[in-house]
Amino acid sequence: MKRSELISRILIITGILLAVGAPLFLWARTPLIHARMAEDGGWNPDVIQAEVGKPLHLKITSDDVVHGFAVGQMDMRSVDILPGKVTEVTLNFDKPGIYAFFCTRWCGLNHWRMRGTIEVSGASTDPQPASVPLYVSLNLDLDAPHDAPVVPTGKPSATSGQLLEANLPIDQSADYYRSHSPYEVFESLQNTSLTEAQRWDTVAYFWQSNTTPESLANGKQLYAQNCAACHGENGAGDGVFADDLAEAGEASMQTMEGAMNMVMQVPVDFTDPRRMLGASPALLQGKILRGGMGTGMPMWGVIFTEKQIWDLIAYIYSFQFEYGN
Ligand code: HEC
Ligand SMILES: [Cu+2]
Repeated sequence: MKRSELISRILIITGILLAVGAPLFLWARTPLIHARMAEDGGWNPDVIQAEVGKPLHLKITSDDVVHGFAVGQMDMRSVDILPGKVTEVTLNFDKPGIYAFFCTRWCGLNHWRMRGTIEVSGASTDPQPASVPLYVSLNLDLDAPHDAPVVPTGKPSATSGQLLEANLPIDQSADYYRSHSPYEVFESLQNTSLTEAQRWDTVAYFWQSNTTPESLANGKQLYAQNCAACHGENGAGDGVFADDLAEAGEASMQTMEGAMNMVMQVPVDFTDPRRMLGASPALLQGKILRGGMGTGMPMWGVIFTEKQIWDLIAYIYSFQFEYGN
């Protein structure tokens, strides 16, 4: 065998070894992730490193009940994590940053505390810059009371409002809608010939015309999955977990960081007109993105995309208004 031939053989064999070995090496580097109910420790590990442009392979198992796995702000289908079984997930990131991964199954009272982070380093390959949330650019105080001083006697009807709306002085831009509460729009109609009930109907129509059936349907689904357990299927603040929230605060969360400083509150009743008609979409956006500071309201900013949050907000208002078809 000639020397050059020998070298090329060695190169080929090395190539094969690398081709087989590299994935094995990557595989071995990813530890098995264990999922447990939040009070028993949640995800372990709960911080994972990744790089832009390099697929991240994860292997996940559950040590107790069925959990789910999804990563926030990503278009991915959640996967179930079954006890004693290993589920494999491959993720790709196009932007550096801190991503949240979370449980998608209502595994227990503190289900929504089952969160971890993926720290992604590298340069962005996504051309879209991150946008500033509206509540920040409007400089809203999320903790200021926002009750509407006047509320309608019944549920305002968008269908009736549509008939009145034709020549009314309402700014039709999405920004106007997002930065004003239903009450403020009601107030702005003060100098028209409309009765109070008609003004509220007009507001209902204005709210409906700022959403779409698709957005409402999407919001409804997200709500059922993520919010109903506390805020109630019909928005009345009476979800199955609502009663247990206070108890959970005392009993099961004591082992968790910061739990001692928590003041648990009752979930907000989205059917209460005083509260909801006094809140602008931007204000609700802020509350949802940020979560209640030290209360039972989780922080959703790391989970949902901007569009998903507007869909949720559109759906939350639908508890206040009678929408037509
Ligand atoms: C674990 C229980 C729980 C879950 C789950 C939950 N919330 Fe809440 N939420 C609360 C509590 C408690 C409050 C009231 C305390 C506060 O504002 O911090 C609240 C307050 C709010 C408010 C503030 C309303 C206002 O006028 O001040 C909004 C908006 C809201 N939740 C939306 C949502 C949405 C949307 C989801 C689902 C994506 C959700 N919540 C899931 C418990 C929960
Ligand atoms: Cu879980």
